Amino acid sequence: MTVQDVSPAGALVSPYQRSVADYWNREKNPVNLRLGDVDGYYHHHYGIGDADWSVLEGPEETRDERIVAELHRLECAQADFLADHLGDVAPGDRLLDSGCGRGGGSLVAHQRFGCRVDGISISRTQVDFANEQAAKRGVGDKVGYHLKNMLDSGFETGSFRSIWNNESTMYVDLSLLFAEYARLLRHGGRYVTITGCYNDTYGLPSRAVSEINAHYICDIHPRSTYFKEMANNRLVPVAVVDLTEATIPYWELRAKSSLVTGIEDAFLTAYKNGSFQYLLIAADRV
Ligand code: GPP
Ligand code: MG
Repeated sequence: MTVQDVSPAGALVSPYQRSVADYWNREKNPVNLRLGDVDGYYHHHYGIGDADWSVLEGPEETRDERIVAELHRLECAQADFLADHLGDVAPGDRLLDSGCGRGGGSLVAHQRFGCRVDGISISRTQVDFANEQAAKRGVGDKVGYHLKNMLDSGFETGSFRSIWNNESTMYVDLSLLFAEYARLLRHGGRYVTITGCYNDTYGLPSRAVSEINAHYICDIHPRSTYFKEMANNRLVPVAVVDLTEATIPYWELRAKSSLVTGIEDAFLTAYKNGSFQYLLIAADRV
């Protein structure tokens, strides 16, 4: 980390945030890069929907290639499902992809709505990578990525039609995050998150949930905290979708691939023992 890694709005303020940025600055998992190479949409989230298990059969030499394409299809289905919940977005609107990773989700939203999209990340490597992808696609004037802290973005009050977090809320305190979104969203604007949360009915985090926290250096919140902090910050839920069942095939297939990172069994155990849930929550700013 150098002084240039700190944005004017204070991209990094704590040693914790620096350690998270360090993880993502170094991260080069084939499960992310090889999937993104399929069509240039580099995602940092998991997949949903039924898997085509026939990819495991057929010639050994092309097995990996078939699995990569199938995992990517499931991750793209997840990005599309999130975009379905961003509301009635017009070409003149502006969207915020908060915790944008290598930027795939912003490109998906821009392609769908034709509007301006800003992505933010505390990883300089991710921001640079994402801006290169947007330039390659010729959309650098409409999709821009910035080194910014989602808790203190420095963007203008009321400037966004919709904001989303795709699997990035587990890196921040939700009371601070939703206060910032209440400021950034215009009245009637939409917030959407897809997240893994621990299940309050199970109790506190299970061993498998704790393993996921340790693996990504994050702090998975309980389901209840999302609704409590939304209610505290003028965000009124309009849709809640439990995607737990829908994400299991992705993890089963990933676990059978050569792209494993070692966290696959923890996700499968956590989902199957009821301690962890994969949710979409959409809320209106009132
Ligand atoms: C990103 O996906 C994952 C996270 C930001 C953190 C944890 C998410 C939860 C739902 C708990 P990735 O695509 O970068 O991860 P991987 O390298 O494992 O594919
Ligand atoms: Mg991934």
